[in-house]
Amino acid sequence: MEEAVKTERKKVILSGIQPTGVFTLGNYIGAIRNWDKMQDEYNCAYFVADLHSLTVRQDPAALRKQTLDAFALVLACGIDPEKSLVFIQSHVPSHAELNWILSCYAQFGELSRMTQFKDKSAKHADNVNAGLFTYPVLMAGDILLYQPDFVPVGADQKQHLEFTRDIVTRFNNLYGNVFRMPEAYIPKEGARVMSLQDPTKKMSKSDENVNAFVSILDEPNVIINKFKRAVTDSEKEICYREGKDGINNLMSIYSVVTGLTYEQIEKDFEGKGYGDFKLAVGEAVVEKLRPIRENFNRISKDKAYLEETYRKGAEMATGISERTLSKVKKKVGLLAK
Ligand code: ATP
Ligand code: LTN
Repeated sequence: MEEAVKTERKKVILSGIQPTGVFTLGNYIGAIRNWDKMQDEYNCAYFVADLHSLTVRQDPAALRKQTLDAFALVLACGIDPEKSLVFIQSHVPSHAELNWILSCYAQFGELSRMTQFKDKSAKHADNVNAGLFTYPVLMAGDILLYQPDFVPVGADQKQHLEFTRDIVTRFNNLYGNVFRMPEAYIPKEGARVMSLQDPTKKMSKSDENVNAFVSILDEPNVIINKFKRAVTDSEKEICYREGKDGINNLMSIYSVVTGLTYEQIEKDFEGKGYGDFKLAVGEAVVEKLRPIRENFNRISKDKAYLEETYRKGAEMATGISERTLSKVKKKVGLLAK
């Protein structure tokens, strides 16, 4: 019995994040917080999706810096390279290779329906490039190369996960059991942290209004001020209710960072004003992010450690992903060299 337990395959987790800026509280609460938690129980792989960020025009020098910073931030958030595989997407050529093959199994119609494509092409109307359109194909390849069971992401990525699952069904129907069917792991609480300036929009690290998001490296006074300025409503009561988007968002953030339920929060703030509540949320977030900021300040200075870590990661990820890639190549009829 013990032997059987030992040899059981550990479940595999994979996720990525784009180096489009310093991670926000939304990225942390919706995704990275769960990456950290999963490391002991699962075989985890996490990467910086630099190829994905090319879908929006980037300054080359800034992108290089942001990529290294994103890698350091992932480590600062508690991802331990001794436990998990951590790497940079463009260092592993299989991602771009599988992207091409899978793009021949993705339909124009289904890609046209992706809400992220519609949103981003409206936002960057002067640069609706082919990469923006096929973004979900690259993402499907990222995932399928590692045969994961779960993909921890925020709610905005659900549609891309559904697309990946459709590709799996299509591909496996044609060629047999090539890809494992992945499942999105979307947290019950905090899967969609909203903008502090427009609580009907998701918090995004590329928002032009810096008051709309809290970056995980913001100084304590900056965080407090952003929460003080958070858009709410003209009522007085701190309670979770439809139509109170701003307060609902603050309650959700507060609940995640303190572990308190909505009932407890409502009780604690009974008779108190929005000002008191905003300050309490800001202070709780400051405390939650403090160790991450300290870790980042230490890790980001050690360039040799970072280089060594991403090189090791790339080597391992290349080995793992090439196994899937060669199986795929064989299945679709490419001649082995
Ligand atoms: P960009 O603004 O450049 O589009 P982003 O802030 O949306 O970036 P991504 O790199 O696209 O960040 O996302 C990384 C992870 O964070 C994904 O799993 C995504 O679902 C999650 N995420 C992003 N924004 C939020 C949010 N506001 N609330 C919860 N999760 C989020
Ligand atoms: N599109 C994702 C980033 C990403 C990703 C992935 C997430 C790229 N490849 C593979 C999970 C699995 C985003 O968060 N915007």
